[in-house]
Order: sequence, then structure tokens, then C-alpha cells
Amino acid sequence: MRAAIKRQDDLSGNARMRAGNQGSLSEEQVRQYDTEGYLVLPDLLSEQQMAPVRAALTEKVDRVAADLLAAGLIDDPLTEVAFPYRLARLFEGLEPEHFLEHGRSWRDRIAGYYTLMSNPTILDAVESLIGPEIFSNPVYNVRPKVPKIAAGAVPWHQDKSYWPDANSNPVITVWISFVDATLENGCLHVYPRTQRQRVLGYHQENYSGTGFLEVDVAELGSVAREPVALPVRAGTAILFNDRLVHSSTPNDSDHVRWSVDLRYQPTDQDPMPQHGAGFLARSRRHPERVAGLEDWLAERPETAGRS
Ligand SMILES: O=C(O)CCC(=O)C(=O)O
Repeated sequence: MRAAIKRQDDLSGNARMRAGNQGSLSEEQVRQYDTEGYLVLPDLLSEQQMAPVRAALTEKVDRVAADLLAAGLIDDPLTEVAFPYRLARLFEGLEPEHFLEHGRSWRDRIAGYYTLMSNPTILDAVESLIGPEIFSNPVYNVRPKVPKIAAGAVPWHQDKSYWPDANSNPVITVWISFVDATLENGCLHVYPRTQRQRVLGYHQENYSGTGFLEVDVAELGSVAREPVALPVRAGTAILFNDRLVHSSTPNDSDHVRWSVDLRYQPTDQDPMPQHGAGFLARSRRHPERVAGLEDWLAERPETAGRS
């Protein structure tokens, strides 16, 4: 059942933005998102929908292997090694700084990523939360969490700390796993309901080489519930509010924990150009302006030649 639009209990005024939406979430799912600050959508993407993304990731791994080869750091690009293992094997025996340079988090423009960001199944779910005028925020990360590298684990943080001055609310993260995410390979963990708190103080950590922003969870005080681990199958999406405190643990497995985190917001919010070029992903008011692949590759937020 599709979620009804009229809801009285919205803390952030989102009901207004949901007006006119034809999203795919049930009322119960919308309530779960609003109350807990996150929502797990098991098996949201089919194998067919994941295929272009896995192809894009493979293309990127080919480029990384070529760079490592050119730098004399490896002598075999390991093209025969299966997708979940190849990048892990490429970095085996290299130093953490090589991973930081080549493998940490990618924001390239490869067609398969656009296919993912503009995937109607994802946009239908997001529409239930913010309505049909959807802007794809410039902050997206393709994350290969390689085993045994400190930079893979992400400390407790709120995404909002990365854009404290942006006038954008809500920003919704859609985190999608492209292998099964497990306790062993470093799945996501969340503190439910922390999206309702003020934005917490944060600092830049100095132990992983990434400078991730980190909050002090002691500041959550007694209102905080126990954190929850979210192991999920490949193709599952976890949607969460940009104030929800979350983290991910180290990868102690023998393969890469592949995930992509995307972000969406209503079109009338700060597009955060200081973080790059986002794009108009869906609009019922101006469907002719929605950015196509060519626009996205050229970093145009809307389609060319139209007003
Ligand atoms: O994928 C991870 O390990 C962490 C993701 C995250 O922190 C985020 O999407 O904001």
C-alpha cells in the first residue's frame, strides 16, 4: 500500500514536501523512517539493476589496477579474480597510504553510477519521504571497504557535520550494499532516533589517515538507545536522515565490502555546489529539466538547452 500524504506527526515539516507524492513506501515504512531515523529496504535492487553498477565498479578497479601497475606497486592486475576479492587482493601487501591514495572513496563520473542515482526504484522510495521534486545531492561515495585497512572503518558521525552550514533539510542518505554486508566485513551500525537530537559537536579523527569527522557518542546522554548493527544482503538499501548517528566497523573478512551511498533532497534546498554538481533526478513539475546521462557526465544539474 502506498503511503498516504496526510500525516500529522512530522517533526521537520516534511509533510508539506510530500504533498503530491506517488512514492513506493507504505505508511508503516514512512513512520519507521520518521521515528527511528532510518529504514531498511531488503533486496530493493534486483541483480539486473545492480549489474550496471558492478560494471562501473569493475571499470574503476581496472583503472586502479592500471595505476598500481604503472607505479610499479603490483605486477599482475588480477583480472581473473572475482569481483568481491579482486581489489582486496590488489592491495594485499601494499601500505595503507597506497589504499588512501587509490582506493578509499570514489566520486568519479562513470555511467553506471548515474544509472544507479536515477534508478526509479530508488527514487520511488525517496519520493515517499520528500515528494516528487528530487535533487540528487553532489555528495555520493563509492566505498570499497578493503580488509584490514584502518581507513575502511567509519567512526560514529552525523552526515550533517559535513555540511553544517548548508540550508538543506532533509538530506536523505540511500546506502546500498553490492555484496552481503555482514558483521565480519563491516556493515553499517546506527543509533536509532538520534536524528531528533540537535546536531552534535564533532572533531576530525587522526588515526585512520582519512580525517573522518567523528562525534562523541557520550554527548547523546541517556536518551540514546543501544546502537543497532544492520547486516544486509546485497541489493538492500538503508535510508537514513543526515542527523542520524551512524558508523561502520572494520572489515575482518577476505573480501571487499562494496557499497555506494547516495543522497537526495527536495529541489528547493541548498544544492551545496561547494561539494560538486548534483542534478535534478525527478520532477513532476518540470520533467523536461531532469538531467540525463550526458548532463551528469558534463556536471550539469539540469538538462542542457532548456529553461
Ligand atoms: O559505508 C560505510 O561504511 C559508511 C557509510 C557512511 O558513513 C555514510 O554513508 O554516511
